[in-house]
Amino acid sequence: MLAATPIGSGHIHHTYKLVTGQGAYIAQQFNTRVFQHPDLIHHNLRTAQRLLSRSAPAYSLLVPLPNQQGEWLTYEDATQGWRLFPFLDGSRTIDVADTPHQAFAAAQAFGRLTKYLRKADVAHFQETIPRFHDLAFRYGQFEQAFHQASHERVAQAHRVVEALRSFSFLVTDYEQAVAKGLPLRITHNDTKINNVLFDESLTRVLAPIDLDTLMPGYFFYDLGDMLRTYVSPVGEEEKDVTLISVRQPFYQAVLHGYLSEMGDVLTPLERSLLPKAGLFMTYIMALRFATDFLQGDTYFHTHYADQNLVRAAYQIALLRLLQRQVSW
Ligand code: GN1
Ligand code: MG
Repeated sequence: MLAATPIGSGHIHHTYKLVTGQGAYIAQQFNTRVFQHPDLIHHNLRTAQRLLSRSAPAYSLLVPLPNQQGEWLTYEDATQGWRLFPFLDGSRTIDVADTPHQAFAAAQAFGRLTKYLRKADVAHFQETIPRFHDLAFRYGQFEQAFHQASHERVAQAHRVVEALRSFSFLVTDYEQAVAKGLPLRITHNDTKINNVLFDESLTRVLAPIDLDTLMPGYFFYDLGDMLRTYVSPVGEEEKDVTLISVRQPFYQAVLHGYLSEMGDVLTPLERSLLPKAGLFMTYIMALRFATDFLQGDTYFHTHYADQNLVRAAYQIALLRLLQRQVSW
């Protein structure tokens, strides 16, 4: 007897919970259009596992179960692949942080992962998606998409495009920070609250999941993505932007949770960028959603016509709120 139920709210892979006579698993239909070189993911995870076995022997990464050939991905045909993960008993995920404690615990878990990997030679890791969180690159993609988009999409996106251009000073800030010698670390790069497994009581983090983008990055890729996704009481699919707000206790909880692990690791330059972390990542997601809309919705899964534009508008509204806070 086998029961498969779709779970999760990912935009890239399709995820199911499988209940079999032998126990429960997570099965995932892998998106090879987005991750064109799955071997790089496996290389990074194995490299991380080797390092962790020395720096934190009790720590284990939640990697796929090997198939009969010992591989982590099983191809159905040239483009369709599946992988299987163990299902951790009693584990639960959430899409919105309900308490500052949850935000703290998740931020601590992601901070810990980077801390345990801080001795890594980042050159031993590969970028599984090139220039994934490079703000200058993403801004360039956005402008290019604008110039190549259909008249109809350009007209629809008019206000979002204007707003995005008005924040392009963040690209300069980003480039200046990088030029000053920001260290590359091993970052998770997708630190949304639904990418940690909580225990049944939703208070303790069991493990970070979704390790496809565990790769070299700047610290604010993780910290900023947490601020972006944990501070608002409504999730990133919300259409009514008036419901978005920056819950201060959650903002502080993310910061303190992350710094409880990374506080002694960050350099003075990194510390000086703490207030910018949320801005950079909220901006990059606004750019990415708008770019996908302009390109005809080919990257993020969508369920209705202008969903990527709605998503971009949400990020812009949040960006404005975060910006107001920084300039106080
Ligand atoms: C995508 O599939 P999911 O939801 O884990 C995206 C992230 C975005 C996120 C926005 C590989 O992640 O970068 O932050 O959507 N992943 C990829 O919700 O592009
Ligand atoms: Mg993901």
